[in-house]
Amino acid sequence: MAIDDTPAPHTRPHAPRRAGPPDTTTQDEDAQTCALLADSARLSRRKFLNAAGAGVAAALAAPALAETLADVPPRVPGDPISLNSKRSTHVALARITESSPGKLNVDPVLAINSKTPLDKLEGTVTPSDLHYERSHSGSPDLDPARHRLLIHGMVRNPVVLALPDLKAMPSLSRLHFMECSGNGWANWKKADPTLTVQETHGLVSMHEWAGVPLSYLMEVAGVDRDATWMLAEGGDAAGVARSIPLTPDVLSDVLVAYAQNGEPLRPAHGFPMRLLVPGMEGNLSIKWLRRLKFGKQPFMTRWETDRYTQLLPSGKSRQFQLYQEVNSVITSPSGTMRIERGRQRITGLAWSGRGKIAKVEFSTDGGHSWHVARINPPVLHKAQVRFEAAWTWDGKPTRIVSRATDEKGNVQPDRKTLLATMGENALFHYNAQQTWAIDAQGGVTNVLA
Ligand SMILES: Nc1nc2c(c(=O)[nH]1)N[C@H]1C(S)=C(S)[C@@H](COP(=O)(O)O)O[C@H]1N2
Ligand SMILES: [Mo]
Repeated sequence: MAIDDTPAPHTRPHAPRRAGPPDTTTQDEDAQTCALLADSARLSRRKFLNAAGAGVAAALAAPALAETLADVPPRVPGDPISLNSKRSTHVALARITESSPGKLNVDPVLAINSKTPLDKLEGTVTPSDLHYERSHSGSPDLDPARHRLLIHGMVRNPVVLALPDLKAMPSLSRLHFMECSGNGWANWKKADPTLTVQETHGLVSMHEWAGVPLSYLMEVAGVDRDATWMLAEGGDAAGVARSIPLTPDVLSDVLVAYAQNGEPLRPAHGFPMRLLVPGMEGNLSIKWLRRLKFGKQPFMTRWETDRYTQLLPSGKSRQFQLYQEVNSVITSPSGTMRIERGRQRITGLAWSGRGKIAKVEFSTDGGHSWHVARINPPVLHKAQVRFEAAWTWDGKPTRIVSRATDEKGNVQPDRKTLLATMGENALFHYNAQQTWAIDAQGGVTNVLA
């Protein structure tokens, strides 16, 4: 019998030989090893079940463990080595287009954004090709040899920098989430029960960003100590331009990034350089960055006097609502999924533009009782965390919901609390707790709490 040298599931990589006198019989070596593997599988199963407790054991009894290699598929010959590895043909991952809040799956020509498939991802880092995209006038593919960044305004030494200039400077790499202030906007007024979590919450992603700290560039240009605001402008046709206050938070966290997840930025995400303003609305993270201008007051571009303002219940508009507040969402089970009675892994993502996540709670009875979910480390500044919890569904209709708290003590509001201050006419910064209803058939739908 041929035997693989890779450990079978539930076995230790190097199963120790059974104690006893040295084996002098003619027993077949392979058969003996198989027996040891099976033995160790049984052992680890028993150990696991003991540790897990009786409730979990009952739920786990169904899947049979492989007893011999005859129970697992044979080894398979491979394709040649490749220059770019592709996803498995068994895995389908794509963004979904949107043309206005909740109007999804539109012709890309009409789309204003495309959303990350949060329901199909694990861990916290978003693959670059699945990073949500929000571009106001298409995605130019700029020539890095010609691209320049101008730094001017209240500075002693105005400078024009090319990509190699940036790359010669000290760099930093950091994991941060990025979120469009429009994330969640489909749920301000009503909850479309057909939406998936990709469709309700897919305007947030997380990446490792690398580039030059803004504070270093400010030194190079000799920014005036009296400067309190910075204008950042993009090199796309829309020329998105935003004023950013030079708060301690901004001075310590902002990067001019040229890489994402280890590779140069992709064109859709600002190649060859973009601003990264961690924790604040995605709109400030100007792509295709061509200009930073320092001044004493906000520059009042149309992007902040008109587009990114919030209509309040009083009829007045709020400007410069910049932070992405504490938020979380259960990504599985989530909208349009179907669950079976029995053990479930509830999992999701939590993040806060104010700092680290301190706690994630979940409820499986529509918010009447709450339990603390386990957070997978590491827990980083202005970064998403993955949380999870075990839950046994008894087959009765119910509602599941999560609630995050950040290190500053900010608690993700329920919908009523959010609407009490913001009304229903706001468009941006919807961070209310997300409720998923589960019906008697196990169908999961987007609902308002
Ligand atoms: N120059 C420029 N920068 C831009 C935009 C744009 O259209 N042009 N879109 C902004 C918005 S609204 C968001 S949410 C983020 C999205 O970045 P991404 O497409 O890499 O996810 O970029 C911001 N920076
Ligand atoms: Mo955005």
